[in-house]
Amino acid sequence: MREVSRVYRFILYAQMVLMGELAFAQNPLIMDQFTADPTARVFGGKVYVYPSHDILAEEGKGRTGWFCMEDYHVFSSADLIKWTDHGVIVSQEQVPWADPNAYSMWAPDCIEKNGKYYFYFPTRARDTTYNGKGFTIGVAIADNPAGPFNIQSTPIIGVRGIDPNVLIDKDGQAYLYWSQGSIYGARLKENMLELAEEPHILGELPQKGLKEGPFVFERNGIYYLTYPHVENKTERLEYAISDNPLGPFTVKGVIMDEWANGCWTNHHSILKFEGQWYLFYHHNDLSPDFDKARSICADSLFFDTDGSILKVTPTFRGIGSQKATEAIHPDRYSLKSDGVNIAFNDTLDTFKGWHAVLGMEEQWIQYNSVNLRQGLRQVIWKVRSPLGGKIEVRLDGTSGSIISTLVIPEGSSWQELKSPIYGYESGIHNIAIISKGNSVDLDWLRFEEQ
Ligand code: FUB
Repeated sequence: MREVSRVYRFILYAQMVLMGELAFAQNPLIMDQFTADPTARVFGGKVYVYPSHDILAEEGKGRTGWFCMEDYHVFSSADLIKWTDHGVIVSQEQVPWADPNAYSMWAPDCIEKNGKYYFYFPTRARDTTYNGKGFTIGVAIADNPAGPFNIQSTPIIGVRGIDPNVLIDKDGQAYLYWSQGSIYGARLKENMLELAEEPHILGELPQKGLKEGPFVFERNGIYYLTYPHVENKTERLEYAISDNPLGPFTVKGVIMDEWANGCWTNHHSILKFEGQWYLFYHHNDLSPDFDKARSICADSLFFDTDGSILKVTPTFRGIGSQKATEAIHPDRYSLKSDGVNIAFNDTLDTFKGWHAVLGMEEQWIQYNSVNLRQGLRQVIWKVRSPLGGKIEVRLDGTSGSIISTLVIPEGSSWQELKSPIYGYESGIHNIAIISKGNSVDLDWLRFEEQ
């Protein structure tokens, strides 16, 4: 017994060492790999995000120019700012019925029932044994939201399609939703592994245009069926409502518009955490030239008094209030003046992020919700200015009080510089950075006590 617990402790320790902690408060949420199709859930007071994991196809692995996914990671956060990567939870090679050449581990979901975590994932089956040809949906079960997950030996019988989503209603009945051109739904048996009835097509949705990625939740007795839909050329996020988990649904409107840059997909989930609703979605921020290498993002979501969802405008700033003592990346701004540009730090390695270019005097950038506690004495900057520049920090808008000014010596290399902080009131502030001279490139800044 003692031996078993020692082994168990060793496994836990090894998992902790392998887990990466990624401090990044802004969008995209994950900066060291591509992530897509985020399903966010609250388990044990933390947010867990189960995304798909885009990789780039290569010789013998996937199809060039198409989605390529071989496994799933899960990420968690207690504050919506620091995300911990718990590593791979399920991979294609572990799924006995999966086609080993598919690389099609598309959008997943995870839900808790009676202390067990059920992870639902689509992939292509290796043959027609279970549900015919093409995509079907498998399940893996764990005692903890981050695994280890035990993959079931067969997919769910009777399901053909992608993008599983599960709702457990207030009476404990579970429903599985998925898509295959249209959106389908069916009750699940108590075991969460089998359909309890023939699938229904949720047919009151728009007839024209692909619909996929269903995400259903309940609020104040209203069931919201939210889904990406190609109304025009690419996907946008829409929703319909009903007083029943399987409809009939009434189409209500758009949650998020199509991507301006033509990124073909969007895929989302909606959750309430500590009193606030959030929309998790994806965009190809780290891969602007290839829209099948995507990155997950999150923004706040609000309801009108009649229960309708207010349209969400995607931001770079994202969610969560950020500690002033951790790197603030103004390229993930809340607001900016005309003319401020955002550029990759290294176009050959986009995971290195961006910097902001304040090209002219009086150009500015604003970054909201920074937590300035008492006792901060100086600002550390990573900046450069070929002709030498000057920037100032103001609190709560471009005409707020100046709390620090930095003079940047001329030079084309990045420099880490310091500027003293004058008096300020502690609390959450929106920080404005204003150029007072020649062109300045700004990578990050952080506040320090010393
Ligand atoms: O990530 C692959 C597919 O793209 C998803 O399953 C769809 O929802 C779309 O996001």
